[in-house]
This record gives sequence, structure tokens and C-alpha cells, in this order.
Amino acid sequence: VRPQTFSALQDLDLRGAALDHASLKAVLPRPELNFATAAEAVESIIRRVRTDGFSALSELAEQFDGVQQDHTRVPAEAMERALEELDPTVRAGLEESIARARVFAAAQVPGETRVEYGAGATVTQRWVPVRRVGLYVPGGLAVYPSSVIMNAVPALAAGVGSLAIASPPQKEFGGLPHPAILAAAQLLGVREVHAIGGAQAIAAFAYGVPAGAGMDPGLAIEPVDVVTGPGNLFVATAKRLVKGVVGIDAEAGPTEIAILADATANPAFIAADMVSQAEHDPNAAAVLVTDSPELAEAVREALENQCATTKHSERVRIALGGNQSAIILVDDVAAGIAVCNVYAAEHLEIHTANAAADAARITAAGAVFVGPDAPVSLGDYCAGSNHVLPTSGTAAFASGLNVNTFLKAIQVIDYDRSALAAVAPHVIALANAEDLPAHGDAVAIRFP
Ligand code: HSO
Ligand code: ZN
Repeated sequence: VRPQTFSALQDLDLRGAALDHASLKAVLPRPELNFATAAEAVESIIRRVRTDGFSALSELAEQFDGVQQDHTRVPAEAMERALEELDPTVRAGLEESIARARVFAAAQVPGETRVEYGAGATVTQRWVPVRRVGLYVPGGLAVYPSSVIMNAVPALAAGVGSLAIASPPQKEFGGLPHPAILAAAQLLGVREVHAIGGAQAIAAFAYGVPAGAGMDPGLAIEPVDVVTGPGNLFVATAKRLVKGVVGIDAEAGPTEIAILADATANPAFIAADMVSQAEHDPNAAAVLVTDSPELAEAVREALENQCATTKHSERVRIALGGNQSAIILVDDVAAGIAVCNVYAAEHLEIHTANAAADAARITAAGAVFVGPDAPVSLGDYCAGSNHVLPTSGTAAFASGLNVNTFLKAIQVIDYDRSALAAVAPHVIALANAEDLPAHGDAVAIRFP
């Protein structure tokens, strides 16, 4: 008897289809985040936090998290206790994750770029960390101490002097964020953690929370320069709304995994990796792109078996059965690469005969995982790479979290008199052409 196959996952047959960017973009599955639906509510939350500071935050904590708060900052003793009480195997895992992430982040720190245009004329680009950052760590369906690491490590490697974390207050932990999050922050030496969730956390970071007249100064939160971290639609909307007031990282919506595979791939590995990301969220996307109908069938069978036993099978089935997930059939691996480059997945695994060579032809993805032994969950925790990555196709133009997210480039122009003289006629000609003669005069005055 042929085993029952996983039927919920939709089929998309692109054999013989046009592979140009626009045609593929039109047919590839991708749910649109509807920012408009949250915008009004989020605008009102931001306004309240800006005008009423801590009292707005405590009202929102009561409304959304069901907790009473007389401050948002997690006390030092609670941070220390969380680390003391942390399971030692989890601690060892976090320490390994931190160690690997630190090495990669340190290696990313860019050097100065210096160019000399003849004697006495240099232009230099140097990198300076932002002063203060706010890192958001979601609560919700799962708790992510690993995300504390992924946000904080590149900021620390960049040399950011002041880091604050916000994470939703949890009723069952006395209104504090989950203890695993506190423990991870404590391990990293990040001592400023606030129990604030959702859009209000982003507002508090972007605009700061003033200590009003007669209020305890300990309730104040200093504004930050950059806000990073994943979150739900409300968090993502808030980040869009405060962008420009502060810098933000890429959009990190529901998790996505795309897998490019040929007939040489192991279907059980592929199914396991699809299930692993589907367990995050009923809205997670899992997309298999293959030129092998036999492999597609084998993956369906493996999914059926694995979905039966996996812990979060309900979530997984909804995610895999949703319109955002699919098995896409293509004519060959080259066509599969074209599909993947248009899809621009948050995570892309390559399970082909020439995985490294095929991976080198990928031009849009948050992160690429090469070969059968580099599953996304390795990167989620312990590869050394970052797991805060662009979703929803934003990998077409955005990058995962890295040291550069927390750095600014300053260009330094150092010309002496003779170097200026050498280029002066060109400056004056261009100034006159733009009808900005005072620009030219500012050069000419130095050569009376
Ligand atoms: N796959 C998620 C990150 C994560 N996984 C955290 C487990 N914990 C988004 O890249
Ligand atoms: Zn994950």
C-alpha cells in the first residue's frame, strides 16, 4: 500500500513557465502583511507613550499583558537570579552560541577606507558605532533567548556603548519578561532590560520615556539611535512609523524557509527542515523548489510522517497548508535558482549535487545554507551567523542583522592649499553651472 501523502501543501508547476523576474514575482506565493490594519492603533499607542510616558506604558501593560507595573526596568536581582536558576545545559548552549556569534561579528568590523588624490589630498571613510540601541525580543508563541544573542552580539562588536532590551511582561513570571531572556541578557552583560511589549516598546525606544515632574527618575528611558529585532505586525508597523526618528533593521515577519533540491537530496532532511521553521508560527512559509517530481513526492510522504509526531503539529499543518507554502516544480536546477532569486527567502537551503556552486549563484536571500548538513536550525542557534533576517521578500534589498546595522560611516575630507588649488577651477566651473556662484567664491577667496 502506498503511504498516504501530505496533501495540504499546494503544488505550483512552473515547468515550461517564463522565468523573468516579473512573471515569477506574479506567481510565487507570498502573503502581504497588511500594515494599514495596524497603523491606526499603533499610531495611537505611539502618541500615548510620547505624551504620557510611564503612565501610558503601565496602562498598556495592563491592557495587553494583564500585569500591574510600577516600573518597567527589570531589577538587577531578578537578572542575577534568572541566570543562577538557568538549566546548565541551556546555559552551555547559550554560551556556545555567544562564542560563535562573537567571532563572526568581530570579523565583520570594517576597516577605514583611505584614498590619496596626490600630495595633501585625502578622503577617509571611518566607521563609528551609534551611541545607544534598543533591542526588541518578542514574547508570543515561543520565547527566544537566542534572539537576545543575535541582537546584542553584533551591537557589542560594533562598539555600541549603551544597549537596552525590551520584551513583553509575562503574567506567569510576575510581570517580568521570560527568565530565559533575562538570563541571556545577563550572560551578555546587558543590564538594562525593560518589561515592555509590542508597539509601546518601539515607541519608548524611539522617543524615550521622560521622567515627568515629580516622578521617580528611575522610570525614565533614554531614547535610542537604532531599534532592532523581530516582532509581530504591531511591532513591525511601529518600526515603520518611527523609522527616520531612529534607524531600524530589516523587516522580520513570520519565518520563511525555501529549499532548492534536486534528485540527490534526502527527503527526510528536507521535510524536517520545513517542519522546523513551520513550528514557529501558523503564518510561517515553507517552500520547496525542485526539478524532481520523485523527490517532491518523497518529501510529501516524509512530511506526513513527521507532522504526525512533531510536538507543534497543529501549527505546522496550518503553516504548511497555507497559501504561503508550496512545492514548486521547475525544469532544472538553473530554473530553480531563478525562482529562488525572485522569491528572496529569509532562509534558503541548497540540497543539490553541486550545492556550493549553486549557492554562489544566489543573489537574494537573508541567509543561504549549503548542503545537506547545514539545516536552518543550526543557523538559528549555533552556526555563528545571525538569525534576525529579512523576510517577505525584503532580502531583495535588505540584509540580516550584522555589525554594520550598528555603525555609521563618516567621510573625512582633508585637503591642503595646494591640493585645493589643483581642483579649484573644476569646483568653480561646476558652481557656476549650478548658478551657485557663492560656492565658487568660497574656493576663489583662498587664492586672491
Ligand atoms: N528561525 C527564526 C529564529 C529562531 N529560531 C529563534 C529558533 N529560535 C527566524 O530566523
Ligand atoms: Zn527558527
